[in-house]
Amino acid sequence: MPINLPPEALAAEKRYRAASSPAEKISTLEVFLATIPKHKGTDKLRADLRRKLSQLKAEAQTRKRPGKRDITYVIDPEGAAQVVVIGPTNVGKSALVVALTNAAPEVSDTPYTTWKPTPGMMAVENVQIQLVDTPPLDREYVEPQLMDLIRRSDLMLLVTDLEADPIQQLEEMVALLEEHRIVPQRCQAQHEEPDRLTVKPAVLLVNKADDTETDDLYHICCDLIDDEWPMLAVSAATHRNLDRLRWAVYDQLGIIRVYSKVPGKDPDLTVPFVLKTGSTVADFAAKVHRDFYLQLRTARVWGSGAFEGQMVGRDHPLHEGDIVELRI
Ligand SMILES: Nc1nc2c(ncn2[C@@H]2O[C@H](COP(=O)(O)OP(=O)(O)OP(=O)(O)O)[C@@H](O)[C@H]2O)c(=O)[nH]1
Ligand SMILES: [Mg+2]
Repeated sequence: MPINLPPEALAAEKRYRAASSPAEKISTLEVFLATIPKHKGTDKLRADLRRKLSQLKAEAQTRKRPGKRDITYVIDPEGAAQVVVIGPTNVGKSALVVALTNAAPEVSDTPYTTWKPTPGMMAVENVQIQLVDTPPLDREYVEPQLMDLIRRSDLMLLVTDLEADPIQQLEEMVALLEEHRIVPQRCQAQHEEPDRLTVKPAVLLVNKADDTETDDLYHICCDLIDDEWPMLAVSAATHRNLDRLRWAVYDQLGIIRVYSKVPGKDPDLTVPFVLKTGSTVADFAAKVHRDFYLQLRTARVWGSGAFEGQMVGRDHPLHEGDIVELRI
């Protein structure tokens, strides 16, 4: 090891190397990490050891349930959609999840802080969307279950760091995902066997764009990225553009809000039914109640695709913000 470590770190390293059980390895590695002085010369060593620590913790979690599927990476979907927040270490994934949701994953300038996924709920007006903070995407240690979690999700937020090299980070991330047959919707056209791929909508985030002083740098990035990504400069620290981020997620999910109205009463505009864009009155009825779906004869619709209170049939397509009165 070319770095001169103080004696207590060398002793801690010895204990770590001698450790045999996974629990002992984790605890001795934590002590070893804490004894290494923090400066530029030890950055790489600390990053490598943090990565190892994350890996050991993830493995220990899997081992705890012998014979059963590891549930660390199984996050029950909640709300209108499940969105994974992914990217390399230290770009601010956890900080964004803290800023946007009710969850509180650890945020730290030490690389490889997050080692298990954490869900939280993000409100986009009256729609709740689940964001899932994830461990870093890292070529040197790819957790297959992280790839499965990404495949199951409805949308990916690809997070990069304006202070690092966002273009390289994006390219590496896309390459790694594609090696696991996950393709952002934008890049779909470049692939020959689309049926063997998981194609996901994605929004590209350039985080740490804390104020307008960073705008020039962000615009240079935009010029250098050839694809037309849905992308945003955001800041978890100053909350810059976080509202635009909420709506970018909403738009890319391809969902609409539809409200239910009981005959003779005002509609309840606080709780929408969330449907896929292109859904019909019949799809809406199925969401409200099975009996409505089976017995529906007609419906009245208020909104952009109909004149006020127009009588429509089951196949009438619905639009964002429509109000529907179902008749059986
Ligand atoms: N200036 C600035 N710093 C930020 C911002 N977001 C996060 N940071 C800092 O960047 C560092 C890393 O943040 P995290 O949220 O832990 O990063 P992460 O992507 O979750 O990292 P891993 O868990 O290792 O994958 C911390 O020191 C944060 O305070 C931001 O918008 N602006
Ligand atoms: Mg994190």
